[in-house]
Amino acid sequence: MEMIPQEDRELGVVVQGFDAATASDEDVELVRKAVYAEKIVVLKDQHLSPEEFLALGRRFGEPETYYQPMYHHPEVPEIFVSSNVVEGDKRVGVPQTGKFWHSDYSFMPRPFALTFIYPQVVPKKDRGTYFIDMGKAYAKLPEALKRAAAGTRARHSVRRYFKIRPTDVFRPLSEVIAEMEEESPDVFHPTVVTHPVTGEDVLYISAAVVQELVDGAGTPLDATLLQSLLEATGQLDDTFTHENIHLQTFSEGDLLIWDNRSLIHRALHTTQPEPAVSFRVTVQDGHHW
Ligand code: 7UC
Ligand code: FE
Repeated sequence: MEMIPQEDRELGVVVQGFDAATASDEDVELVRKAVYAEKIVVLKDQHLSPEEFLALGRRFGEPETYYQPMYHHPEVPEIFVSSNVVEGDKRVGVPQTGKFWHSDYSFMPRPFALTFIYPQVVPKKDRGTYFIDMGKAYAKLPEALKRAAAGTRARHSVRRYFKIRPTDVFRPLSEVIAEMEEESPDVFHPTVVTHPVTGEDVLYISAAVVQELVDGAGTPLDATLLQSLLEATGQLDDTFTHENIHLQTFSEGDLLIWDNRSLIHRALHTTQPEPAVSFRVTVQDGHHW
């Protein structure tokens, strides 16, 4: 097994020669350390069945199944399927997922620690995922913004990106919304979290999910603070040229593992109708802030 920093990149390492079938506990430990230290690890040349992919995730933590069944892999429900492929009238998974700045499951009380993405059908054009390291982005903030964010909390909500399910057809929208609020009520997380493994301070907010910031007493703060923080971290740049934005591309056989506490991400979906399918496993690592 060999680890090589990604060329010309501030983030990530590439791992050659990791064989999930024969990897020792030491190998897994080295990869785990690299995920926390480098934020993204790309395992090259993986050939895993859905069951083997889940088994790999299990070596890093406790897999958590997505709360909505429409995303589940038909044989391995712990796998979340993002796919724009339709065969006849059958589809597996959900198209156009994550096309907005977010951290996986931040709208839940206990977001995932690590995300594993294993692309299955890789489009030729427009493939990849944008990332922002919110630990580094926090460190770079002007002191005045750091002071303003200190002690505040952020209200996270799935509302803006909750997807209408096939079973919702013909239902009144008010009922669907009431059900969404019942199943996944808004949650509060500290605006600045201390990463439980690395000890790094991370600005834990994303443009798609955070609705507002509140002070220590729970009183909503003026929206300009949230806007300034989103702006300063690069999340409002729709040209994706902000220095904080990293585009992670991938090739067939790549398996990406990332630190879902430190990074926010945003899928880059094909503009052309090219088939794209990706499998995802998410795990808890036994820590929480
Ligand atoms: O369809 C999607 O983009 C799913 C999104 C609302 N949640 C993914 C997650 O893990 O938080
Ligand atoms: Fe995501």
